[in-house]
Amino acid sequence: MSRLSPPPGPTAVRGAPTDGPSAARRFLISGQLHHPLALTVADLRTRWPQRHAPVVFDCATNGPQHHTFDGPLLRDVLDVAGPAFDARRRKDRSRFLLTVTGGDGHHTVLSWAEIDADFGDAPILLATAMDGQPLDAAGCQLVVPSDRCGARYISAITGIWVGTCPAPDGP
Ligand SMILES: Nc1nc2c(c(=O)[nH]1)N[C@H]1C(S)=C(S)[C@@H](COP(=O)(O)O)O[C@H]1N2
Ligand SMILES: [Mo]
Repeated sequence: MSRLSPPPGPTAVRGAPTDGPSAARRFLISGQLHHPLALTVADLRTRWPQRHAPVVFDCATNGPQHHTFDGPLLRDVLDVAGPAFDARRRKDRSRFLLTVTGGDGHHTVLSWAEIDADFGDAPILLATAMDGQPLDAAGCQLVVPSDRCGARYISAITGIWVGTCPAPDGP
């Protein structure tokens, strides 16, 4: 039945089932962007400069965790996606938020200002390897070296959304 077949076109580039079981899984960078992206871990490794980050974070259930991660800066990847703000205006950039979602549904939020060089300038990574082991099969992982807690180290990332929230009502 044709209704069960995915439509041709944009879904193919987004890692839809039409890619077949051997195709590398893609995660999506979507939202208020000029160039939404569908990327594999191999794309992250080959298209952007890699950083190396030895980190320690505390897990509420497992205690301190020591790992090394390699991968591009989240900011460098998002610069290619092109958030729909006026890049010359700091106040405009400061309105933007990010959500990062893992394959199990665990998700977290960041503000654009955390990674913006004029604000927090945090070297947050999208890791392509952990402890020297490639993450191609598992999916990339968010690395937040300045966090004391591990909860935002989202693994097996399936999506990143970028955008603004409506302004809350005034008093
Ligand atoms: N997708 C996903 N990523 C996640 C989590 C999770 O439940 N799902 N847990 C977080 C927490 S609480 C910690 S401490 C770190 C490390 O957890 P792990 O050692 O169990 O991988 O991963 C984070 N990333
Ligand atoms: Mo944790």
